[in-house]
Amino acid sequence: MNAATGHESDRARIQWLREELNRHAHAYYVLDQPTIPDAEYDALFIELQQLEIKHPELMSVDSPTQRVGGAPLPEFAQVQHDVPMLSINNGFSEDDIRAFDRRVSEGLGQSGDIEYACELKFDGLAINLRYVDGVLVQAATRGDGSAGEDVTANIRTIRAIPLRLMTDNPPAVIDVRGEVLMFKADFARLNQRQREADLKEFANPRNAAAGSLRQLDSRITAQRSLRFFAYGVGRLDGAALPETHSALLDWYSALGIPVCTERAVVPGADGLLTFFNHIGAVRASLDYDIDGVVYKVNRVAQQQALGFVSRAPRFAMAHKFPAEEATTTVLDISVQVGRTGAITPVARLAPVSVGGVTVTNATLHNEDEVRRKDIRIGDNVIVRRAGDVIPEVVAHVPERRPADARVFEMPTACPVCGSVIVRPEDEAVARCSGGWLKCAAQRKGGLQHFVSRRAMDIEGLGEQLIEQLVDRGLVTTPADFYKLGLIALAELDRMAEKSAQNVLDALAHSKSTTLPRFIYALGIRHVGESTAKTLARHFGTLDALMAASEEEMLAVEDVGPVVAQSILGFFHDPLNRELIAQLRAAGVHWDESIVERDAQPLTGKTFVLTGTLPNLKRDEAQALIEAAGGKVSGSVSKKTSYVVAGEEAGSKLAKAESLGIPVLDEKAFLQLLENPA
Ligand code: 5U1
Repeated sequence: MNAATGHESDRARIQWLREELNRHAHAYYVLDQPTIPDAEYDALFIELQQLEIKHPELMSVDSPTQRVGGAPLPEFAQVQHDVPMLSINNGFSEDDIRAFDRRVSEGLGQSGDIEYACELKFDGLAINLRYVDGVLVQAATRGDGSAGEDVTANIRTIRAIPLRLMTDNPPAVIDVRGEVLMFKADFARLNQRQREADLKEFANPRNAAAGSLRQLDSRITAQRSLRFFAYGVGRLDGAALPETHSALLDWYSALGIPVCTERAVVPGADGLLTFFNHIGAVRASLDYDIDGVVYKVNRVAQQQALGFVSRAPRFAMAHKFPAEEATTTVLDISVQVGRTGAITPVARLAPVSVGGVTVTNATLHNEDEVRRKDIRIGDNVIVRRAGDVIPEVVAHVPERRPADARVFEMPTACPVCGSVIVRPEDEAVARCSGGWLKCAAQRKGGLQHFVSRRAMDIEGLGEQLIEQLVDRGLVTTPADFYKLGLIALAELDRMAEKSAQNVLDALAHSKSTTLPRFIYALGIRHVGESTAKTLARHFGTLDALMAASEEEMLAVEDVGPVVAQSILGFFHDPLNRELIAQLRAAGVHWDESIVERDAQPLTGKTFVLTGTLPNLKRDEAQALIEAAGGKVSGSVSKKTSYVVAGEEAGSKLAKAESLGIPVLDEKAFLQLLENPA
């Protein structure tokens, strides 16, 4: 290829990239309907930036690299920002961050470590809040950076945002900048409500926050539990700007403006990378989604000296986490049968790496979800992996749908046992009607649940072994496990005498269990670990539980009519009663005297565990609390009695401190157990 044609093809590519990015940005920022994953957008954006650097003569003021976001929606009044709302440059690797730090040092002519303020990059919507004489008078979205939409009425409904600043001496004018977002738990609740009302669900908390803020009817926004974290400033009249970014955030906090507590001031590039790794480790435990962290030169004078390049400041950089979304093709949609007979459609995918893990299957949850998202066989889809949650199909990419894409038909018969699949009218989930005696999938699922760590905790009885035991007819019910002998086990594939003996030892060991574990292991529908514990505590003995009437069952805390019916139905079934008798006859037992029914030392106390304790594993700490009658919760609230914090404790610790909840280290925790107040 000669230089001229290379130039021509670059020109064409630049043109195409600009159009493509404009289209995706419009779909994302204006329509709130993302068409491609962020990572793909970022890759196209970087490619365009690099081509524009290579060919400065092809640079254009209307390139997507020269502006932020899209045009404001026409329905809202436009607000001109007095100080433009800038964008932020992204970095993805250690090299990017070290290069940023070098540029800053060179720009300032400083040889020692630069002082940086580190924050989180929230996955929400950037907002400008204008306070005049301490009163909130206007709120606007970022829009294209120069002008946004007036969302004052909606913002006023967000309780986290003060209508008046907490000071007797407010600045004449201050533009507080930050992000409106929705917490994960609020998002789950909102989607639950949407489902119940037969309304469209939101794809993620960011879309839910955007959809909620862009409501023309602010009464709807008021029902949507939005949050806000401040991280910047625009116009400021009648007060001096603090000397550092961290002092600005402290000032905000003092004024009653929410500021995220996950922040730090660190020296140099190594400090930045340590913060990044720390946040990466606590990310999953945060109450909200983030897509990276943000680094800013802390000293405002230095920020001002560095200035801007294009529409982004030189003093800041976002360090993004690796993508956890990717696009791939749906090769087929099949169904899986769970232990309760639930039929789950699963997309079989062309293998794709999502956040470093190869994904070949992703759940489609249920038939309604397949229809709602309109996922077809052959579609190009966006797949998401969040933490250790099962990968899911988020959406299909309409413009990449092949002409021969096929609509998924829910089978009418169970693919495993052939029994009829039924779906009660008021339920989203269809189920195989075969039951565990007829349906091997349900049998295997139930057996796997029985042996699982939180149930009977039988080590060595993995999925493949259970598969063989069921397929060879050696095990039908959990009681059959205890009838297995060494010879039968040792004959199985991938088993030797030693491993067979280990399984037998684990089975023997499991016979000595606890009542809550045993109840949970039975796999009663709607009875999870927590309900099993409540039932054990309430009834004290298995016989009392099995003999309970409907009225008695409904008197149990957290047991409603659906759960009560499920439990009563289970114990009414002669096959289940026979199973329990066989398990007891095989020697499965527990000490009923230790399931105290009356108040224990920690009854009524709620604990939150965060970080890594020096000696106790999380499970062990939880078991100690529960054995003493306490409860363990996943999030800190005013109702939390104690937070037990270890190393790398994250936002939960900060929240506890802000609410004045006692925080215990491992030693103090153990002392409390020994000597409850
Ligand atoms: N935490 C934080 N997020 N965020 C996003 N700070 C921050 N700053 C930004 C953006 C776009 O921009 C300024 C650096 C101008």
